[in-house]
This record gives sequence, structure tokens and C-alpha cells, in this order.
Amino acid sequence: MKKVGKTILTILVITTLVLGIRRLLSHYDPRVRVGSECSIPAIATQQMLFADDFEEPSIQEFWAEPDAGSGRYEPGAVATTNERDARNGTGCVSITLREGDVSDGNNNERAELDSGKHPFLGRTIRYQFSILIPNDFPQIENRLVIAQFKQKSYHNGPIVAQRFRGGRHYLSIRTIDRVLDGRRYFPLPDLVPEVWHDMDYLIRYATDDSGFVSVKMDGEEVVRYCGPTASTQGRNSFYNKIGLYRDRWPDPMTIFFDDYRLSEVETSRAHRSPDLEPEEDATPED
Ligand SMILES: [Ca+2]
Repeated sequence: MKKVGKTILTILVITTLVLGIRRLLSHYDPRVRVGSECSIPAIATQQMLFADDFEEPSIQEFWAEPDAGSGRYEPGAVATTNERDARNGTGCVSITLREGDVSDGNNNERAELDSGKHPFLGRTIRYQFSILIPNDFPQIENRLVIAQFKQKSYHNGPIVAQRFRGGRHYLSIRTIDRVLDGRRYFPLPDLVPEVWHDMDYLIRYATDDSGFVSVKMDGEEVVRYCGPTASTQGRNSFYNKIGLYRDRWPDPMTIFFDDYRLSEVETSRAHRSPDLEPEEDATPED
């Protein structure tokens, strides 16, 4: 029995060490600067490329078809509605996910609107949308992504993901093309049920350290990250999804969005945004 105990202890120690070293290797990236160490250029001009205010009976045509690629949402899962107060106008979009919807067989399920794939490498793109969770939205300890920014052919997850898990609202950004890819985590202000929150992402897609991600929520900058935001292994093809992507769960979820805008931005290096306050410690988590 003593020998068995010793063996188990040895295995535990080795596992902890390996996981710790892996975490260090994947987290540390000398090309990355965050918070006040990172300077984001100010917006000089911007041109809107796609927009949906969800005032029409159907969503706009730029959104990818429900069954494009590996599938986006089940018939009827996405619908414009004027049955609740919209962020602006009278309409918004409701997205509902039920157990087993559009699963790829890997214990996940989804109902997401997809911006379509675009050659955004070397360009600065601004994504704005408003988001509302209803009072009865399940706040559960289960993976849930409500907005994500992805690069085609760069596998194993999004570059940037807005997550909501067990009531915690936070962002993940991948550290790209390292020996071991990892993620950095940033806390976001609470998502208050029945309140419209305005998200505003500014992302420069670059495979070198000229890339950046700046996130504003309700007009306040809450995340600032400088470093690679695109992989040399992926294509020059980027897409944004909003909605519900989670590990399998029995209870249905409905979330609302309004005022979607996708714009290309010209920045002025001469006029930088004022520095952020030093970054708070983020809770590391998978
Ligand atoms: Ca609207």
C-alpha cells in the first residue's frame, strides 16, 4: 500500500510540474504588452463595411448562411424581434441555443451569427454591437462564448473570445505561434441582466507585434493588448461570430444583440489614445 501511495504522489508531483511549465511556456511571450505598456493609435477615419440594426423582418444578407461551413445555427434559432426594448429602434435579434444544436460531435453546440470571412490581415477593423442577457439567462459553470474573432485554418479556437461562465464575464486572447500556444485572460465588467451593454472592439490583424486588440465596454476601454493577432499558419481570412457557443448543456439559452457594425479604420500613429490605468490581475482559467 505504501508503494502505491508513493507512486500516486510521484505522478501527482510530475503532472503538476508539467502543467506548470506548460502554462509558463504558453503564457510568456516577449512580443506581448498589455495595459499601460501598450499604445493603441487613435482612429483617424473609418468606413463601415457591414451593419445590421435588426429593424427588418430578416437579418441582413452579409451574414453567412446558417449551414455555411460547419454550420452556424438551427432553423428558427435566429430571429429579429420587437417583443422587447431594443438598444436602438424597435427591433433586435434573438439567438436561442438548445441542447444538441449544430454539434460537431465534440461535446459542443452553437447558435451564432457569422460576419463572413474577409481578408483583414494588415488592416484595422472595428466591431461594435450591443448585447443583452435576459433575467432568466442560465449562469452556469460551463464553457460559453458569446462573441469570437477567428482566423481561417488557424485551428484550436478563436484569437479573441468574449466569455461568460458562472456569471464571470471575461476575455481571452491567444498567444500566437509559440512553441505552445496559450491564452491571456482579461476581466470584463459584469453583464447585468436586462441591461443593454455596448461592446466596441478595435483589432489590428498582424502576425508581428504591430497587432493589437482594444476593447471598450459601455464607452470605457477595459482591455488593451499589443502583440501578434494572426498566425502565419492561418489564411488571410478572418471572421467574427456573435451568439452562443458552449459545451453541451441541457437548458436552453436565449441572448439578444442589436446595432451590429463592422468598419475598417485608418489610424493615426501620431495621435495615440491616452494611456490606460495599469492592468488588474486577471483570473487564469480555461
Ligand atoms: Ca435595432
